[in-house]
Amino acid sequence: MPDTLTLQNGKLSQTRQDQYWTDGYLFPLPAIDRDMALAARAEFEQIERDWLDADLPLPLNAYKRVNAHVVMPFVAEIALNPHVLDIIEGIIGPDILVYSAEFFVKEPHTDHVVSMHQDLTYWGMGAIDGLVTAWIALSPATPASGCMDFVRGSHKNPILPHEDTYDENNLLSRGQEVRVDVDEQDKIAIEIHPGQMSLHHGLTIHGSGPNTSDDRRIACVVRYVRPDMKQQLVDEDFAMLARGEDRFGNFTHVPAPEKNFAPDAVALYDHIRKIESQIFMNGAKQKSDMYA
Ligand SMILES: O=C(O)CCC(=O)C(=O)O
Repeated sequence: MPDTLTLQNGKLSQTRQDQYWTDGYLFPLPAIDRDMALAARAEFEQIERDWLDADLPLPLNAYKRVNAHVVMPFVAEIALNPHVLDIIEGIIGPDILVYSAEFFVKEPHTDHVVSMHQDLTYWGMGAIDGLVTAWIALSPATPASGCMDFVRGSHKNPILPHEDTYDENNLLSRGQEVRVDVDEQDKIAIEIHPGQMSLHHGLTIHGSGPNTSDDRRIACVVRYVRPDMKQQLVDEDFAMLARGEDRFGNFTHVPAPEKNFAPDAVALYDHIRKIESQIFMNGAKQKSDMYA
């Protein structure tokens, strides 16, 4: 298991920051305590049991796969964790918004994969530096369980052409795949363990293979943006203020929820989803719903 990178007073040293900007990623970093990660997994799995057949307006999977921080307090707590934010500050500065928080789950011995892609292709914000993803492991992410693979330095590309494959084993909404042949030897396996996280740039080419292990591979994935980033495809987009100030007003701020699936939070979720579907499904060949 790779050793966790050391921090300077809980923050990224200049060397670590430079490494992020050179490689387009950084790992393994300490995000939350291992016990906290295991407790978060337990809470997630309790929610899966308690809410699967509840009378929610959308299938539970929709709330897990995007904007989970709007309806589940424990997800907002992870996204707003001060130790995580101390690290994020080293990448995007002291003013930080949470753009999204979501779960990527691969069940044991399943063929689910994530095709190689660049996140910013479908997010309507252009090829920006002011967005970073924290992928926080709640269970072991290893080559056997289908951890992510990154292509070093690929964030220096512009947004490259992608193709929608709609492959049923692909965890991405459109099965989007970058139209570049990525050599197996160029893939860096991002092995991380409960409580650790990796960071990646929105243009870093990445994906992941199937879970051949006996355990679920569960990650809580948080996307942080600088407030001066701006949605270009629709008039309104949403984010949660995590730290510092928003002097730009480019995002409508959403509150952290107080209890699981409170009716007002569920209504807000639905409002955001309708608008963000227009962003994420922009230019899609097939009409498909966003993670329903
Ligand atoms: O969890 C995975 O395997 C892929 C996640 C991903 O594509 C992302 O966090 O941007």
